[in-house]
Amino acid sequence: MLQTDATNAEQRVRWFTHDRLGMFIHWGIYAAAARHEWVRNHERITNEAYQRYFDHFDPDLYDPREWARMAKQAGMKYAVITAKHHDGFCLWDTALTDYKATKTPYGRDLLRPWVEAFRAEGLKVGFYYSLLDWYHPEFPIDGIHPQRDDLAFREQNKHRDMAKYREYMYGQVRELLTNYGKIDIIWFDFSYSHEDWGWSKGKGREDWQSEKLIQLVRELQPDILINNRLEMPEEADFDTPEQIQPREWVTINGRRVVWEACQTLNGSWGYHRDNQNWKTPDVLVRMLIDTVSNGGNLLLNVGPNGRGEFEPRAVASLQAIGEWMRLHSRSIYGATASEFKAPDNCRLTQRGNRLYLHIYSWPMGPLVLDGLLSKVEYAQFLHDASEVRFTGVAGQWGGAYIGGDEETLVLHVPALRPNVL
Ligand code: FUL
Repeated sequence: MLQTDATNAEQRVRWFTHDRLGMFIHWGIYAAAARHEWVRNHERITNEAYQRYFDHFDPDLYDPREWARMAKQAGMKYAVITAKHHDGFCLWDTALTDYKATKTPYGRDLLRPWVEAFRAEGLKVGFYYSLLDWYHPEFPIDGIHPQRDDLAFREQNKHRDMAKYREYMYGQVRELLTNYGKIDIIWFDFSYSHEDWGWSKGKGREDWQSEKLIQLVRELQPDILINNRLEMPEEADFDTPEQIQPREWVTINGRRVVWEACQTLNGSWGYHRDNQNWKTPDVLVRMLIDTVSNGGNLLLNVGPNGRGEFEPRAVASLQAIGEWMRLHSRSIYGATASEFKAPDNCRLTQRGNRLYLHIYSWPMGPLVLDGLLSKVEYAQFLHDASEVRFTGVAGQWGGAYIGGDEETLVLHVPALRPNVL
């Protein structure tokens, strides 16, 4: 990367590393199946059998303005939606296939109103675009294709041509980045080296011709952020750990990079009616804190249902996050990892010279922070701005009980955790 490119890259991500929290939306005809967005793969459903979800897709309650309001209320500053997922179904009125929202019973473009609604609420907008396509006739059958065990299809594979698929894919990317105004993020998915799947390192980069693709994207949207799933880490604006919380700031070759953890509310990205693995609001808030305390962003997913609504459990999760953010967002927006070490069961985030201590498990007795006494001027709770008194170890507690040294700070937190999430 040239020096000027590095400067541009730094400027491009500035809003992103400030805003910290975004909404991911996985929506497509798999919402009608209501059992995970990979249902077509998991159950090896043929094109013909999968067609029923297309034929019955009619999200009559779809109101993206309501979605945007909920995202905003939750403190989210940007959103990324699946314009096309692996099943190949397109939310927008693409000229390149009939496998799109406008040809379903719903009959309208789902993407344009989404972009408009989210922008109107002041959120930045991004498109997820799957590089895989299990519907497109030129996309080769590989180890994760729904038709992978069908010998007839393997035979047909000989006639499938990645170059033709690529042309289609480039055409769609061009549409998405030309017809919807300024787009802030393009979230490509995916390139993983996995031998059982018929994939190996470098395959994605070659199949997608990643260099050219990135060039096209930058040409159409110079300020857009591109994620890291094109097998060209040096060109990516941010890394994307998936359903995992990195233990520390993500690095590549020892260099700290911009990163965004993506997480589900319940283990499934697409709407999953019978799923019971819902994370509690407390866990979700901790995930956000944990992420920022390691210098990252959190992209939290919602999978709307086949009528176009967020289900009540998702709404409740968003509301709880919003309530926490209303009182604590100062420790999230513009904040990052702290140079100081957090005590056990705590996380630290820092913004300029403000240090935010997040207590995951309420301490028995005073809370002790090493190396901070001469650095701290004043301490307060965020939620109600009430003072939290502190002393050194030589104060009333006595060094013998507390340990530490003359720089150790003892926070006199109340015995009971204040009643906030
Ligand atoms: C993965 C996909 O296969 C999942 O369905 C989901 O979209 C996730 C964010 O990325 O690679």
